[in-house]
Amino acid sequence: MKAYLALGSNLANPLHQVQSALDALATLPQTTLLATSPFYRTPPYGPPDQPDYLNAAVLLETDLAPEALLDQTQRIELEQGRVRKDERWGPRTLDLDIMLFGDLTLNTPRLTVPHYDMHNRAFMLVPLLAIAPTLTMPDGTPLKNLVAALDTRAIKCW
Ligand code: 5RW
Ligand code: CA
Ligand code: CA
Repeated sequence: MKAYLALGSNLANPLHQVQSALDALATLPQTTLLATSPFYRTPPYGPPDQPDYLNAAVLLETDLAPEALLDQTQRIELEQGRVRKDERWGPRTLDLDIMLFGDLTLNTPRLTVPHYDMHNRAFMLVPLLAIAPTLTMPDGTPLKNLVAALDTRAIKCW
């Protein structure tokens, strides 16, 4: 199955964090890293008093089940020093989100696919569009239509 992941970091040298995450994703079992987007500098959404983010997207081909892939992405986050803080949506060394898993729609206690808010998040959709310009969402909406509806002016090259 093809899976698209969002990567985000705004602590502890985001460029280093994302490059380490790409190395880890490239060595996952039963998985091939097929494409990596450019790296973008994006202003923080949610709490404003935090550094800008580095955001990117990747395409994986994987034989892992969705929750097995989630186990792997959560392990990588923890290995790269992710610490749960009290503040909701605070800064983090590394955030890996499964945006899409084939055309699957999934709602379990651990995992919602497609990502529940990706259609509103330019910092997710702009990197995704860079590696999947003709992608159609599971509900049939062209990705490019979603991006066209968002304000992308604050998204810069890293
Ligand atoms: C909270 C996202 C509120 C959108 C969140 C909201 C981010 C980020 C978060 C990221 C940028 C979740 N993750 N901002 N804010 N990039 N730029 O990866 F409206 S926290
Ligand atoms: Ca996230
Ligand atoms: Ca996350």
